[in-house]
Amino acid sequence: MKIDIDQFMDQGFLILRNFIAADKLESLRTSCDIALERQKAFWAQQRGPDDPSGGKYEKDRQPRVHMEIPGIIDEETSNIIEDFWVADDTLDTAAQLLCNPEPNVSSMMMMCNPVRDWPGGTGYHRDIHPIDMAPLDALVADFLENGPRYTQWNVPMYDDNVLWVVPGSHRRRNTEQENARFLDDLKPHSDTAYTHLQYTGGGEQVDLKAGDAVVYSNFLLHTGSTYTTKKRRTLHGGHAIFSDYPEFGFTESLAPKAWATFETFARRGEQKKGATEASLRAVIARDSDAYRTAVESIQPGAGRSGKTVIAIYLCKAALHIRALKDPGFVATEDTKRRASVSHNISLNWGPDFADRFSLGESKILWERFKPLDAKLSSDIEMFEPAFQSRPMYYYFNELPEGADAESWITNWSNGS
Ligand SMILES: O=C(O)CCC(=O)C(=O)O
Ligand SMILES: [Fe+2]
Repeated sequence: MKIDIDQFMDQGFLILRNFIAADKLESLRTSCDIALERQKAFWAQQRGPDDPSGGKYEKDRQPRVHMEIPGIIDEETSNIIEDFWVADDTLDTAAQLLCNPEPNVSSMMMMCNPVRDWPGGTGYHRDIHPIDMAPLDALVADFLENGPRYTQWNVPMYDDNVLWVVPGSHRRRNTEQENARFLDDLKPHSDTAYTHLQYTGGGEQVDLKAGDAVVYSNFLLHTGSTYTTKKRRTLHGGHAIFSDYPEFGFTESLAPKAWATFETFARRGEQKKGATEASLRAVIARDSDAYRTAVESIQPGAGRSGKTVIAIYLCKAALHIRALKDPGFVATEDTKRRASVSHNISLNWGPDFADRFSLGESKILWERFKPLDAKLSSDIEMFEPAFQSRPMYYYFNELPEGADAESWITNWSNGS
C-alpha cells in the first residue's frame, strides 16, 4: 500500500480514505455494537454505590471499550482485530511510518458516543506526559531523526468529525498564542455554548466518513471537539515498536493468522524487555560497550537524538524500579502512579519488570541515573498547557545542556 510518509512526517497525520473495505464495514459495525454491550455489562457490574445503573457508561463523555479485557473478544467479535488491528494494510501502513518496520499492536480501544451531549470536548492536547516521557524538544528531535516509535489511529465505523488537529504541531512547541488560548480553556466557563471549535490557531477538522482512517502522531495537538449522542463507534489505539500484553486471553478466539501475528508481537515484546534489562545491567556494570549493544537491540539504527530519548526512558525505568523496590525511597505521587502501571510506548514495562532487580541493584542503578534525572529537573515548578500533566519539577519543553545520552554515558563509564 502506497502512503505519503513525507506528508505524515511534515503534518503529523494522514487521512486514508476507504481504509476499511466496504464489504467488511457492516460486520464490523455489528461486532462493535456487541463489544459495547459486553463492556456496558461490565460497567454496570462495576458501578459505585452513588453511580447510575449503567455506571461509567452513563458518566463518561467518551465511553471507551478496551478490546483486551477478557470477555469482549470472542469468535463473534474477533473480526475487529482481524479486519483492522492486524489486517495487512494496517500493519503495512504502521511499518512504513514507524522508525523500525516492526509494528506491534500497543492498544485496541473503541470510542463511543456518551448518553448525553457534552459540549466542549477534551480541549487541545498532545498525548504525552513529561513525568515519564521526555521533554518535547527531545521527542521532536528524535521524531525528525528516526521517525515515530508509536503511531495512533481513529477509524470510525460511522461518519465522524469529532477530531480536530493542528497540522505540523507535532514537531514544534506550543506558540504563545496557543498557550494563551489553552490556558483560557482550562478555566471553568459558564457559557455552555462554548466549544473548542472556536479555536482559531490553525486547527483543522478531520472529517472522516465511515471506513476512513486517520493515523497520527501522539505529539500532535489535537482535540475531541465535542461529544454528542450521535452514534459513534470509532476504533482508537495504536502500533508501536514495543509491546506488552498483560491480558493475552483475547488471542484464543482469533483466526490462525491473527493468532500467529500476536504470538510474534509477544515474542518481540519479551525480546525488548530483555534488551531493556541488559541495558540497565550494563549501566550497573559501568560497561558502556554492552550498554550500546543493548540499546541497539531496543531500537536498531537509532541516531543520537533517538539514543537520548532511550536513555531518558531508561532513566524513568530506573526511577520506577527504585520506587517500587524501596518503600523508604521518596518519590512524588505522580511518579509512584506511573511506576504502578506499564506504558508500553516508552520503556515502562510495569511493576513485574522491577522484580528482575534486587533492592541493592535498584540503588546502584539510581545512583548512575540520578545525574541525568537532575539535568531533566527544574528548581522551580514548571507548567505548560496541552500536555497530559499537572505542574511539576521536570522540564516540559527544553532538553537542558548535558541531558544527552553521550554526556551521561561519559559520566558513569568513567566511574565519576
Ligand atoms: O475523540 C477523539 O477523537 C479524540 C480523543 C482524544 O484525543 C483523547 O481522548 O485523548
Ligand atoms: Fe488525545
